[in-house]
Amino acid sequence: MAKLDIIVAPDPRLKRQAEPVKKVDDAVRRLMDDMLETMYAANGIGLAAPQVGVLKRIIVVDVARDDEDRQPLQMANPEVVWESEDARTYEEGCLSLPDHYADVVRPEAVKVRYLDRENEIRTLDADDILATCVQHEIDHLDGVLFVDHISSLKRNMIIKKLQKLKKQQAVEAAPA
Ligand code: GNR
Ligand code: NI
Repeated sequence: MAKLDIIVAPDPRLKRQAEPVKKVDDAVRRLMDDMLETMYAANGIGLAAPQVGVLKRIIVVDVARDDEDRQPLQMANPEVVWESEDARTYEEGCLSLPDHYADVVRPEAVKVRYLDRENEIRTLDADDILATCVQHEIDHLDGVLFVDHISSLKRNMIIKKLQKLKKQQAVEAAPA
């Protein structure tokens, strides 16, 4: 297994539409495993392939608390096939928008259809934080970040701060 680098916004690779997986084969399984390792190392509860520079419709999720056993989910081509009318607000964060958080409103529960690591079609009924996380990850596959669900004022503030941080880091990394 290998830990991958996580892309931080603003970056055009986070704004693109990811391609469906044709078949979950060994290469896809390896990527799914590397993504889980990367997610755990970053203390995240989800990760989408575009965040590690792979424009394929693959996500991993584990919303188990630290004191619980791991509950890893690995999904290819995840699709919301039902969503509740009731919505809920959750304070979201994103490994591609480090240290920024905002309230996002989404359907409280969803049913998701996907391919598992055996290339079998499965469905997942998700509510609470799992529903929030899976919707957040599927958004990444369509080039959507949680800041795209909040006011443009807050969004621009967060993106500007991250842009500034990137410029500063580029200066620091440049030879004197
Ligand atoms: O680690 C993460 N925490 C989180 C918290 C609330 C709502 C969504 C998330 S997903 C995020 C990891 C991530 O960026 N996944 O794309
Ligand atoms: Ni994210």
